[in-house]
Amino acid sequence: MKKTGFVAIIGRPNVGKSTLINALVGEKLAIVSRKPQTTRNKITGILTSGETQYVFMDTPGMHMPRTKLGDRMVEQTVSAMSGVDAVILMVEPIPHPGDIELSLIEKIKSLGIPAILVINKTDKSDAVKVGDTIKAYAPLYGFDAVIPLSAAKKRGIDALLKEVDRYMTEGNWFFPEDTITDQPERVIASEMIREQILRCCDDEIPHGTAVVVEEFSEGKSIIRIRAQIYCERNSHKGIIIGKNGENLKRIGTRARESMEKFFGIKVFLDLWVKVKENWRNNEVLLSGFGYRPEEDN
Ligand SMILES: Nc1nc2c(ncn2[C@@H]2O[C@H](COP(=O)(O)OP(=O)(O)OP(=O)(O)O)[C@@H](O)[C@H]2O)c(=O)[nH]1
Ligand SMILES: [Mg+2]
Repeated sequence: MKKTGFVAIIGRPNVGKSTLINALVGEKLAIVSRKPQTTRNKITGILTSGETQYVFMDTPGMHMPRTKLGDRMVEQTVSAMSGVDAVILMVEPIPHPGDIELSLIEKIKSLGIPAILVINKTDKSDAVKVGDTIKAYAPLYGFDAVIPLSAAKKRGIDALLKEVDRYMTEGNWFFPEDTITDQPERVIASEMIREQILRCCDDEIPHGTAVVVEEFSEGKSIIRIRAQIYCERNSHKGIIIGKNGENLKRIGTRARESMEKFFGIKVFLDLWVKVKENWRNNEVLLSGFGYRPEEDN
């Protein structure tokens, strides 16, 4: 008997949602960085195990948006919550629920969806803090389960899967058995470039950066990818490129290595940098860069 179900992972920026979806699916399909607001779109991660197909959704971290890009990110999270069988609310081992957590819990209540509370990053915490966090959250909602885990160390993942199992119901799978994500290859490639920009550039630069893959041509033994990096200022362009082009070279080399690992084939990567002032508040550019308004998706 085939079973399936949809589960969204929600929480504030930087709690480890993308790290968790990667651990659940067993493949790196969502980019991860130390900087908040790394994820900008909903990302589906699919785990098919035995008769069950679990469909997880990684979401942008919930925050108070200050740009139209931020508005679209938050829309993605809210819409993910409306279409699923259950949510995983992820928090850090901090025994004081913040405004973001409280508003997410309000949303969960208004939708009336079942929820599991996941307390992540237990590897850098202790039992007392984790216990206090559980005590602080337990009265706020009737969570079906509370699971402390470490997404980065892949500890507690099986316990979470066991709990998620209860939301899987009889029905045909939505994806072929070997599918792990709904992201097109071009998007995966552009995200891998953005991941390296997040790692190789500081301050506001990564937040003001978008990547568009303009050419993705698959040959017998190599994929040729040409991508455009858009940033907001000339000075940012200079920093992304770096002295003698060294930073851009580093970004390109590391992104190419990730792509070769993921696609299992050699990659030729050609990167260009362009300035588009204030693109984060320009509806047309946002859509062109892959951040479409929710009603179009
Ligand atoms: N110590 C520790 N760090 C973790 C753990 N899980 C994730 N991290 C780190 O936390 C940071 C943020 O992780 P992400 O997975 O990108 O977080 P996110 O919730 O997807 O963030 P946004 O996409 O910005 O909303 C990264 O530096 C991760 O390596 C964990 O279990 N333990
Ligand atoms: Mg993320």
